[in-house]
Amino acid sequence: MIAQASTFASRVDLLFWGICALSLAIMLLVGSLVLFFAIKYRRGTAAKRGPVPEKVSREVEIGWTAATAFAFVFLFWFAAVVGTEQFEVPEEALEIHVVAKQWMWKVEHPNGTREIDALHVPVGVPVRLVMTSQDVIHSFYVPAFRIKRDVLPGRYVEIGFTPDRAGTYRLFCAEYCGTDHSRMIGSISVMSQADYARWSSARPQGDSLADQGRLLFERMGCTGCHGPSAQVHAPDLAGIHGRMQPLDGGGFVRADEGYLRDSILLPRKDIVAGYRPIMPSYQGIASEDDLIRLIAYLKSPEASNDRSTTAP
Ligand code: HEC
Ligand SMILES: [Cu+2]
Repeated sequence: MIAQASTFASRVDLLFWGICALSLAIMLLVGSLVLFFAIKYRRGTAAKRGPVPEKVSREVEIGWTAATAFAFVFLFWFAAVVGTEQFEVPEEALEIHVVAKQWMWKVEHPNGTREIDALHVPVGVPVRLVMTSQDVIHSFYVPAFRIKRDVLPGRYVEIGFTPDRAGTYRLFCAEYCGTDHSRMIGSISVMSQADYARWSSARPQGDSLADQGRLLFERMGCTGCHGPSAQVHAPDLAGIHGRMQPLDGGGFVRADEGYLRDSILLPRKDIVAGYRPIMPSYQGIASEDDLIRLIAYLKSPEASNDRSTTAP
């Protein structure tokens, strides 16, 4: 048995064994009926071979059709509930970034702590992983949490879980990704809250992702257009995360992480209403690590403060 270490692991297992049990029950029922009738109606027996009365046969037909339909609709519903749970992550969850590449997992915590092929999380706290790949498709798979999600290049995918048992668990790449795919493994440490706090403070304290993002924002020239003293007509990015942005040509889009990412890499994709498409693309200039930092900065309250205090 694989350890159950997340809040929905037991439900996934219930679903799995439920499907097994139901399939087994139906197999036994059908199998034994086949056997029973094969013996009863074998050649030479005196069993009654006339037509079944219509009323009886109709009731039997309706009965078994309804019962199996109900059983499978119920299974479908239950599977849908369990299956979508890992994509419904509470807003206040601990957000951790994962960048996959051939053949390792790079992990970045909001406070700037980095790990490779390892992830430390506190027990009982909802975690949201925002993941992307630097090269090919990988898949983040932690059997003990019963979570698996393909990690695609060029976009962010999310997955959530709440670990509920301390311990060390295995992380696998579950999408064949080249020569060392089988070695693209890592360890997930679920720690008590106290141990986690100790672990966290024992790490060398660098700048937070948002602070590093602010430096990049200046160094990459974003301030030249988006800064308070810019001469260019460019949108104010303060508090942009989560806002509904009006687009050129009508319609709105929610400024989530994926939108911010595309705004930086593919600025022509969505043009903000009232602006001209003059923003250069940072494709090939901003690395995945840079993007994580820039977006962390745009999401931080600090980004809004910079603006409100120095606005012209
Ligand atoms: C040459 C000026 C210029 C530079 C440099 C520039 N931008 Fe922009 N940016 C714009 C303009 C103009 C728009 C609005 C038109 C559009 O959507 O492309 C924009 C739009 C955006 C948006 C979407 C804003 C919204 O309201 O939805 C984001 C996010 C953004 N830029 C981030 C950045 C980041 C991060 C950098 C630096 C890596 C940067 N920009 C560099 C001019 C610039
Ligand atoms: Cu891989």
